[in-house]
Amino acid sequence: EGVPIPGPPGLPLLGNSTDIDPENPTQSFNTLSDIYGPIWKFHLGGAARVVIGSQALMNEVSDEKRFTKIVTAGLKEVRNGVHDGLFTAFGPEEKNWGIAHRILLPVFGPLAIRDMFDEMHDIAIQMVMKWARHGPNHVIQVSDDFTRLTLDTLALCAMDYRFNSYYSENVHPFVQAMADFLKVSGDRARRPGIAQLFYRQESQTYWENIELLRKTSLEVIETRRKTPTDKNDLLNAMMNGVDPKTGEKMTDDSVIDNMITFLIAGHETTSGLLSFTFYYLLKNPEAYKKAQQEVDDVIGKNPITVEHLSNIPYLNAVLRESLRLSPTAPAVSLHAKEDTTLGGKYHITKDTPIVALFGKVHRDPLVYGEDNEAFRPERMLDEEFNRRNTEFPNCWKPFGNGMRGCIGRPFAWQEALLVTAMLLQNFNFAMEDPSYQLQIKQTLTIKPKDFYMRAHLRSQSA
Ligand code: MNH
Repeated sequence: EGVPIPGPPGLPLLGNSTDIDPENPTQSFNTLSDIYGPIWKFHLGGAARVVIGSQALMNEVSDEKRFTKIVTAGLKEVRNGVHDGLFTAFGPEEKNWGIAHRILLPVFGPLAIRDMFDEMHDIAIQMVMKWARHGPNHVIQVSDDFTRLTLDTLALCAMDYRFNSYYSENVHPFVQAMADFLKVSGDRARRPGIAQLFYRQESQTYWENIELLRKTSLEVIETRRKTPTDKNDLLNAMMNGVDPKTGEKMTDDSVIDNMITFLIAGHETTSGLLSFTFYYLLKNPEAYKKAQQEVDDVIGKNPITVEHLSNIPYLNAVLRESLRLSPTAPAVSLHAKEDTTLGGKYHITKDTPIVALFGKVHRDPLVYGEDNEAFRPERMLDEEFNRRNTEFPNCWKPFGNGMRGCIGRPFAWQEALLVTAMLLQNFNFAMEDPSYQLQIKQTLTIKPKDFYMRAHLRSQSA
């Protein structure tokens, strides 16, 4: 029934595994979308998957009555460490997801996030001081330093814990364990189950890393129990919050699952957003000038306050445009709750995974026009942004959809705005290699690969 969905012809047994680069699946998906259009399918391990990349189809699958999130192979491996934490839970059918969701939603609301401004500011200053101290001859490893920033910020806000990544040459053991855990989770997901038998040493280290992450998190909880504070932080909210629906609190295990989840879900995504933002600003000098001018006009040389962040609309638009072109969580996976028809004519069975490819949705020419490839923050200023989202619902989805959408969005936004403003206020930046061409490094998220810059302190250059 229905019209066949196009797609690359596959090989017997191998399916389309040769069409998709395991190191950079998003890049392969983009290329195949250019060939086969806004809906196409491929086969891996015998099973069909459908990729969509237009606003109309994104809008259709955003209907939570018809479609719901799938925990993909990669996320299933991450579940080994964080179980039914918010990001890796199968859904509301898992009780802990509902309890954590209802307790944490208000705590991640924009008002509550304002209380975390001082902590975010503290870490951001550490990065500024490092760059100032190193001077303009120092080549900044952009993604690495932004990842230190986002990790230190999350640990301070969610665990009341300091990694001190800017004060130490060595990576903190917790951070190393988490990085290795995530890397191996990805590797395991790409391997057939039976092959796992040949990776005994890797497996052992994998489970040891999980043990270390959980033990450290438990110590954080125990420390807080011994020395309580009345701080309005995420840790207190998780430990003391009561679910209005069931009257239950989160268990210690659920607190641990979600503490680690925030670090996992929040660090690379936000670090990638900052990295791409500086890439796009440096590639687009007009936008860069406007952004810096806005900071000078609104903030000047004053210390940045949380109020300033509501008054920098151009920077806000810069971040939105950066996530449009380079959504750092590049796709989400869904499936239909019942067999259904997509786009009015394509038959889809209920267990077929659907990959919603944000990079393509965000370039839909029917929505974003002929300059869909251009970095043009003006199109993301509130008025045009809201008008477009009304006319073309779900045309910008970098934070996912509905109840399984990103709970950390206001957190990420406040942090990214603060850091972008603070950096433009204090430095003039230059690309280390002006002829740098954007390349993508993919893990769970995407980042600009080998992107380096230099920072000149403005008070010295002025
Ligand atoms: Mn976040 C879910 C993108 C920052 C915590 N996040 C999602 C999803 C996307 C996403 C997309 C949906 C995933 C899916 O459908 O499988 N998140 C982002 C981006 C940024 C980001 C682009 C930064 C920019 N996220 C953060 C931060 C935190 C966080 C910061 C924590 C402090 N995100 C989550 C959690 C979920 C999630 C938790 C899962 C929510 C749920 O399903 O209940």
